[in-house]
Amino acid sequence: MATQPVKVPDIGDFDSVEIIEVLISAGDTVEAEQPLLTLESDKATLEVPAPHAGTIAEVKVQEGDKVSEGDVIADMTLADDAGDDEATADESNGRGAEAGEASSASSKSLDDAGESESQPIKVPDIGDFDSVEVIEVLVGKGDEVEAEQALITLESDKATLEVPAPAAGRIVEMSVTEGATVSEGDVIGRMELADGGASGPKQKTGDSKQDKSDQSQEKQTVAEKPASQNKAPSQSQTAPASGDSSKLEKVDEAAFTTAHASPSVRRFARQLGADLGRIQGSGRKGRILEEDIQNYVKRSLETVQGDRASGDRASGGGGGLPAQPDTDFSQFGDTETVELSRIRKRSAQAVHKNWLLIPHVTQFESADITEMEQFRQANKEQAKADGVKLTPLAFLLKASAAALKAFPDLNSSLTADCEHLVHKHYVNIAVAVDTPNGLLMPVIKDVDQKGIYAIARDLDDVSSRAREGKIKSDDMQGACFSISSLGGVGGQAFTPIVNSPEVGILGVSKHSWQPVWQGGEFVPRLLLPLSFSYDHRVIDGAEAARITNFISRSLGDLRTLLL
Ligand code: CAO
Repeated sequence: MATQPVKVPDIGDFDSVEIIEVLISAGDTVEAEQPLLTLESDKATLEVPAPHAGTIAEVKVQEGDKVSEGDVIADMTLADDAGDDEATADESNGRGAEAGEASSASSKSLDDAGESESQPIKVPDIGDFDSVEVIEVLVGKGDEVEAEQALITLESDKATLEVPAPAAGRIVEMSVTEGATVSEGDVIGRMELADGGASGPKQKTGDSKQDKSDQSQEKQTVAEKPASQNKAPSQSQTAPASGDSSKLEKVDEAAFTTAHASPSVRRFARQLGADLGRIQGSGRKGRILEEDIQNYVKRSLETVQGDRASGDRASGGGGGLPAQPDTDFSQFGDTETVELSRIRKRSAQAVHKNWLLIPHVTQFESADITEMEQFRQANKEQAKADGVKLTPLAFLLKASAAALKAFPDLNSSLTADCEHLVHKHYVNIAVAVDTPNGLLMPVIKDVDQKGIYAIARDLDDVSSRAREGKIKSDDMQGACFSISSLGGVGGQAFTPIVNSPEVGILGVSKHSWQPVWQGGEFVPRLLLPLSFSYDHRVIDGAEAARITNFISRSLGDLRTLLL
């Protein structure tokens, strides 16, 4: 049976896009629309689907190759019932070429317009996305930018995209802020082009939306899809940068897809065989940066070298943990699978990583808060009248701030090489807030400089906004320490997980009246259980006991907080 070439279809504004995964081999039988290749540009990850069902006769490309619309990527023999699709596929390739011409014509008209003093910067064709949130504005007024340099980062439910500079030049203004939503064609700022605009912007700004909808009825298109939908599990087995084949790291594609990283960072991770799902982001909102991948790979290398030195080639140091297998629970009864919210997915990844990376120890203590509670009750109504909700947590924040000042290592973070401590001279404390969508950790800033009322006000403000889904990324940044209070819910003690790069977290359980031996008799005292988890690489056990004693004493006698 005769073979037919499979060509790259219309891929919008993209040209010469790198193949990051070849998902088929000669002899494979494929379904129509099954992904054949994954392409990755600076802006997006795209999949090239099979134009019809059939058998792959020959694959003509390999990973790392660059392709454009119309390039032949494989030859395939059509399945018997796919003959009718043939004409459609060829037509679609033809129409795609026309679309390419329209695109360059559009670019030219903008090139001509490059004479003016400043140019609007518009959101280019971002595929099927509409009203996408701006999560980062990467440049500001006066910044000199290169062509293709990322200006803003957008994040939809499906992907993170960067909007690149259409040309080299200087930013005159950025008119969007984080949290805004934008669509194709929206103006995000203005820029002056370098060399008078000779290298004018190449983005389509005119009727691209219209062009696209005109062409979209029948043509074969590429879809922006999470890599998890790729049907080639063999591709996800990659070696760590060490090249040590005994340390093959199985990439968890689902976690890779949901990891918070830009396309270029994803590509970098693919190049190094790093599993994004295991890497903690140090960027805003936990976004994974290139340096996070470098640090991760460096640590993996050190683990491999350490294992070699100890002759222990079997232990993985975290990197070689087996993936949790999927179980078919329907064999035992009715089931329903629901997708986790984004917050839950993120916090699940974060706690898992922190649990694995940090050697945790939890120190338990109780604080006698009899007088503190008397003071709180005596002032609660007046506070309420002043618009302040006075709960024990405000006092705990104040006592923890004092501990962070008294014990500098508690207010520190390990450097990536684990050889230095960064001591912080500010005191920001995150508070775990239970919201309908999952756990959030808004941060109360400069707690050491605030009084109890101001802290209580801030706490009420951030926890209300967290529950209402109105918390901003800035409100979640820069914590030195965390408090997780389950006192309003119940329980006697628990072992909270440290939020890296912090080194400690204070868990608080429900207070209760207990008989305490004092002066030859038992007296009823109100005791508050404290569970302090810490990173044992930074804090020793004796220091941990001193820290919990300090917090307990501070709560037992609030006057010490004035010292
Ligand atoms: N013991 C007994 N009662 C306590 C208490 C304690 N340790 N801490 C708070 N309470 C009381 C409060 O005083 C309040 O009662 P009153 O109105 O009579 O004063 C009541 O419990 C409810 O308090 P609250 O929960 O509204 O306020 P809060 O300041 O204590 O806590 C917040 C705020 C945001 C931390 C809390 O609402 C919350 O979300 N907690 C859950 C945190 C969580 O999920 N942690 C686990 C994370 S790790 O998986």
